[in-house]
Amino acid sequence: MPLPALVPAVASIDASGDAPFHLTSDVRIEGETDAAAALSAILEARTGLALGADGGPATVTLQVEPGGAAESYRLTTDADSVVVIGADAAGLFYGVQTLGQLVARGDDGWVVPAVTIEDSPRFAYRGVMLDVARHFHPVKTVEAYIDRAATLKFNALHLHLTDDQGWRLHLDSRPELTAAASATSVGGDPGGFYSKADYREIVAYAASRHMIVVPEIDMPGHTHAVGLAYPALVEEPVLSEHIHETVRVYGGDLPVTGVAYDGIAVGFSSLRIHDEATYEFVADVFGELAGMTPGPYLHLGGDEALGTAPEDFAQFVARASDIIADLGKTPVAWHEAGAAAGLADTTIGQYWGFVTPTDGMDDRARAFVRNGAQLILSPADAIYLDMKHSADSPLGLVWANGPTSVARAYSWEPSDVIAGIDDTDILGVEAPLWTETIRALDDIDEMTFPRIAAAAEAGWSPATGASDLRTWASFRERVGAQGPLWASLGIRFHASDEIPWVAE
Ligand code: TNX
Repeated sequence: MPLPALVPAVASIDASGDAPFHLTSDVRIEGETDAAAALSAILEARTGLALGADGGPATVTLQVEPGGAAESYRLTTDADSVVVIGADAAGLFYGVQTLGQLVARGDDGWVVPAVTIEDSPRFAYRGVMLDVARHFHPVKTVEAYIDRAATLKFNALHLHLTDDQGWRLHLDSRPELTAAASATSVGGDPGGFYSKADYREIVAYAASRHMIVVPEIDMPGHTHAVGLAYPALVEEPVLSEHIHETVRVYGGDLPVTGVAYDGIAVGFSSLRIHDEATYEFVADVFGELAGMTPGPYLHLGGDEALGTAPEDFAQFVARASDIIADLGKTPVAWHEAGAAAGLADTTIGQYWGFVTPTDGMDDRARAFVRNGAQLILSPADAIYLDMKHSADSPLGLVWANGPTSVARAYSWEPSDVIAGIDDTDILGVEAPLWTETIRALDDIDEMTFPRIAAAAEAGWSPATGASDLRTWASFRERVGAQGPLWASLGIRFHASDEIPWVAE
């Protein structure tokens, strides 16, 4: 009997082949109320059945029993009952997501096959990143993306809140940032920003789906927008040949001091490194952000600071990481910051080089581990979800060896990316979505699904080679089976021709 198709692949599954559980309007859902509400919502979307605490003798039981690994769960089904036991509330929530994927159309109605599943995550951190700076995305869009990611057992939403093109979070300590630098997006599209209440709403919504928010304030580069609000804090744009080339290829204007930037070049802006006012700014921004962010991480950026001299860059990221650590938070920085000697030793590095590292990017990443901290892996030629999925896609970029097929998004193994780094050095995996070309939720869906499922599997499932399920051949079949569920959840996934989509 073929195993039910689950994504990300579970740690262990046994399908008995016995009679399935029949899901009818008689079924009762018992147990933890939050998990029951999450399950009812999935089942209603998928089957049209509105199940609750009333009903006949057949039951779905949802319980937390502490003791197992964090976020783990056990799911057992037979003809009479479905039981999901989470080691914690997150584990139970993930068991519910798996149950949603098990629901299938049988000969005489909806069924759940008879299985025993034991499942737990490989990595503690499984993230998606959304860039709300290049194009602003309203709260409802962010919540929709949280819903989508949570179904695949992601537990972190990294929000890229600031960049050259805009500052997207109101801060009482620095009100000019949103007053003067949030009005536009790339291409002259409308901008926007989150009030503090908006941000808190996103944080609470994420928490209800067992996700933390990791806010990023990108520094010392990617700070042109800061200069619109606080001109004394930034340097003049550095107009390198790379910037001229980007303007030649993609159009738009060169960056001009004090004028909103709506192009897509990177690496021309810098905070002033040798001015104490800069560090007062950094302390204000991260201090206020720390107070609004219950999760442990604050991301300081640190990527592509091509407008900052290397020794200045090192000095800056060391001080910024200390400011965050002194707030009681764990700093996160893109891998370039690994070049700095004085980085706070808790700083997590985020690697965005290729699956096969180039240009010494792996050296920079290894430095975080030498410091005693861990890495988040975001290999750009595999899981940068803003890379075009096909050459004719109007959405997306290609710089990271794009177009990026689903097969390439899947076919890499986290512990093989950086020599000398093994699972204990890896905090987790994160799939970024940069939004230079991404304007709306439909665009997000088109670019992220199905490749986001490959990132989910890299973060959650057993290592390549440790499970028969961890092959491209298995993955593409299992992803193909998600089509009806994804459609019922309103996800406008890209119907890639690499995937054998199941109609129903
Ligand atoms: C690189 S890789 C960036 C972003 C761009 C992205 C576009 C990295 C940390 N930064 O600034 O938006 O490429 O793919």
